[in-house]
Amino acid sequence: MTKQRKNRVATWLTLVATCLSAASAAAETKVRVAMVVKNLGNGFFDAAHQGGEDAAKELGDVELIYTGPTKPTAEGQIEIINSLIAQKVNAIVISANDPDALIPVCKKAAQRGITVLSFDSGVGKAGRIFQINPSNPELIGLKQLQMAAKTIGGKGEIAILSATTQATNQNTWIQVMKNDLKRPEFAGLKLVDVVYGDDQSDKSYREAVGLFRKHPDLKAIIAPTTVGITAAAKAVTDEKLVGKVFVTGLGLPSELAGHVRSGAVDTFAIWNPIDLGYTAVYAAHSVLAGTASGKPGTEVPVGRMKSLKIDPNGETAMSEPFVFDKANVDKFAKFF
Ligand code: RAM
Repeated sequence: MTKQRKNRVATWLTLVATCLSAASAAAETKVRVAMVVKNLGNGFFDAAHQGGEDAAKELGDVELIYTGPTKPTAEGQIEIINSLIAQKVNAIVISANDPDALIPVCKKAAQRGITVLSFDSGVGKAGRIFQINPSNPELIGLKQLQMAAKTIGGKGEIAILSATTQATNQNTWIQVMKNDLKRPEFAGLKLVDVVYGDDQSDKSYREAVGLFRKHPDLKAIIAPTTVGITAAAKAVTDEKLVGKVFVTGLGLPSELAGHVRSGAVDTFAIWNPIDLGYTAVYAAHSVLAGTASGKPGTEVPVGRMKSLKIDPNGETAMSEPFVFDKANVDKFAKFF
């Protein structure tokens, strides 16, 4: 090898070594944020995951770990959090399957120095720094009753097909709906049943069919879950009940566009799950970076979503739920 060539090779080797050590230094300085969802295989959380990855990419120093049990149970999430504690992650953002059962393990994580926030479905106050609600729970409950009332002309039997019996978010919304049913504007609506499909498509489908059999005069099913609403809409179609029973609630445009076209669904609502996942990861980073404390009365910077105001209860709410119908569903179906 000529001297010149030898020098060139040496320069290359130095360059490669520098790049490798820079990469490993970057990996070392990254904070590890775990997003623990209710269950895997749910399109809503897939979209939240996408938002979380967007935040990680934008922030540059976040390694996102996306995880959750296969079935939406508190036990499954407890096991996962114990393993995340052992892995010494820096932060956990969780959508909880139970407000109370998760508190002890979340407290344990906090005692080990892990930042714990909840989003979507909250952990009880003692188990997290703050809870990020996608929207105000009162608005979410009310909107669903308004949609049902509008579609069936304000009169008739309605039933709720929910997710799991312990889900913080669905139970809060159901309570709001039950209270709001006392309003004069909903005097014509009669809530005849509340059933649970456990955010599993097959169980939700069976529960919907059970409602048709048990309540032959049923006019609407409100499903405050993206899994439940899709399964109920399919059940209405399969049972040839389009035009007789309407399905509404909270769903993803990508999963419901066909059911809106078929008439099984007239209107439904949701917020942007990508923005929600982005916000949860960004907020965890702000607490880790020390740019936010997350204490009641303070604000938490969340990048493109601006900032979150933490209320006296340690909660915050993002935007209003957005209503979809045949005029706009296709436009949004490509996003989430
Ligand atoms: C399901 C989950 C989630 C809820 C949405 C509306 O995907 O239960 O927690 O926010 O529906």
